[in-house]
Amino acid sequence: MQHSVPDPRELLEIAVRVARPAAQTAARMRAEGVAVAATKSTATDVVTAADRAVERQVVEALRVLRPDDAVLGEEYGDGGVDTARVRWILDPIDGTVNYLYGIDYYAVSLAAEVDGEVVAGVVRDAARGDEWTATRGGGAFRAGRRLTGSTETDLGRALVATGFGYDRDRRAHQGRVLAGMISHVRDIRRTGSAALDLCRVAEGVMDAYYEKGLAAWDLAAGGLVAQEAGLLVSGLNGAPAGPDLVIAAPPALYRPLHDRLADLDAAGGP
Ligand code: LIP
Repeated sequence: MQHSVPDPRELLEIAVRVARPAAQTAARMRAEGVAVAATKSTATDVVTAADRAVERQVVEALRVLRPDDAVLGEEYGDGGVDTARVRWILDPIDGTVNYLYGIDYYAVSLAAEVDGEVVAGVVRDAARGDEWTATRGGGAFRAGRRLTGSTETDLGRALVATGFGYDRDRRAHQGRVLAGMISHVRDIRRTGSAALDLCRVAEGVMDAYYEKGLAAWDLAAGGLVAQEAGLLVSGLNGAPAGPDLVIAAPPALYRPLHDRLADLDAAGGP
């Protein structure tokens, strides 16, 4: 059992050091050509050889740098029960369908959790090299600029990002929620990467975000970036952000967005 744990800033430095070459691998393999290696929950929930290669690269790098830590990755899981105080949470390529189709909007998302709380995270846009970082209590940054989210106060003028799952019954429910939301906001954006959506909302490039069905690896790093940018990140009715629903919004938009999502049963359905 690990006893002392490093400062979040040290964990962030390791996360950045590991994520950057991993993002380069993803971009290189994309340029070489990408094909479906397997499917997971449904026929459209795909994994590529690059997803697997990038995750192996990150896991091997962390094993050298932090041999006593645990790692939870989207493709290979967490390797069983562990007692480590530090756990790394990895989405090797968030935006896999974009990646498969050659749409240059995908990211490596890597967060460090200490005793169950995410304390450091990096999201790296593997196509453009943009990078968002955050430490718990230390703020969120992109290119040295502190992020503070959107100043929009009217939901009717808000540009809201969301996404949809891979299961057709869930997508049908999410479509009904979308139909009830779209007339209450400026517009909707569906980019295909939750991690990048959360970072863009932290940056104020979009005003708010919601999505049902995120896994820990979709949410961990980008959720910390959004929180450290001053956004409220949660589920519905006091629940934490998680698979049932993630809402990320500046304080002025949070309540009207939350209440509209509650009215639409956005956390419900399959
Ligand atoms: C994706 C998320 C996205 C969601 C997609 C998918 P993946 O993660 O980032 O927000 O709408 O359905 O879950 O599968 O590319 O790692």
